[in-house]
Amino acid sequence: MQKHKVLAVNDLSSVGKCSLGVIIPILSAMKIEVCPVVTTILSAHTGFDNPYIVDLTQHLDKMFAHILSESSGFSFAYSGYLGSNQQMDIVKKYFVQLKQSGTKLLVDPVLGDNGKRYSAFDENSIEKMAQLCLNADLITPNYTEACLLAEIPYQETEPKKAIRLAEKLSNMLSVPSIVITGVPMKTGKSIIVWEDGQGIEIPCDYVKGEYCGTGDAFASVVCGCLAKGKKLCDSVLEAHRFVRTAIYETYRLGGSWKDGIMVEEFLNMLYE
Ligand code: PXL
Repeated sequence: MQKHKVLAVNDLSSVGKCSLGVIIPILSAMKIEVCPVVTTILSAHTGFDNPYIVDLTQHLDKMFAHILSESSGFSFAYSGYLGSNQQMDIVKKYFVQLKQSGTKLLVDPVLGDNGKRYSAFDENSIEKMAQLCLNADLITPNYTEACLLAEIPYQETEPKKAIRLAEKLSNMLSVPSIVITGVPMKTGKSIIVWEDGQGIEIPCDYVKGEYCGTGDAFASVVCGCLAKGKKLCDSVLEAHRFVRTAIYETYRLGGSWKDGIMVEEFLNMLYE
């Protein structure tokens, strides 16, 4: 059996399941080794009031340099939440190197949700994130992030328009594959998959409940499936199936948005 390895660049939040707290268990359950690059340590994610934040920006260069001198052969480098604009520049520098050595790049451009930019980011962050996306093989924005990157207003849309948005992002950012999640349509939410110059809409069943960390869970499953050689559409369907169950069960178990998805309850769905 071939062993796969992913370099996961993200924060570690103690309270509120998201980022590396979700990514490490998911990829490990999929039998993929995770090398984390911790960008920021937080007592709780930024949806909580006044989290204590240790910004590791000044350590990132040395972290990357040593990790990449000791380890190689990553199937994917996958970035998510980056706590400062400077972090986006540093990650870009190492992602360019990784790409040259054959590692595929997945950028989840974490910037906001539900039509709003997260409080930690400013206008410059959007430009910096766009720059990081420029080298990626795949980006997985939610609809809010896709609108921020494309500089269009967040509003209900329709399949043809949403596919045109994916095409616009693909051209703007020179990214061949784009997955936009949580696209609001009249009939409910959809996922848009853009690949090989073509777009498709995957309508999602409505499940009650919204939880922090679902985007991280979705991108992690997509990343794990792609690392194992699955096709993008199949990977997206598997990620959707996992996240839908996670939301459904977290709601049933009484979780709150802030607590995040109860990822440890459903990891067994990922065992092969
Ligand atoms: O998954 C999104 C996310 C990741 N990391 C941190 C966050 C959030 C969203 O609020 O605050 C620190």
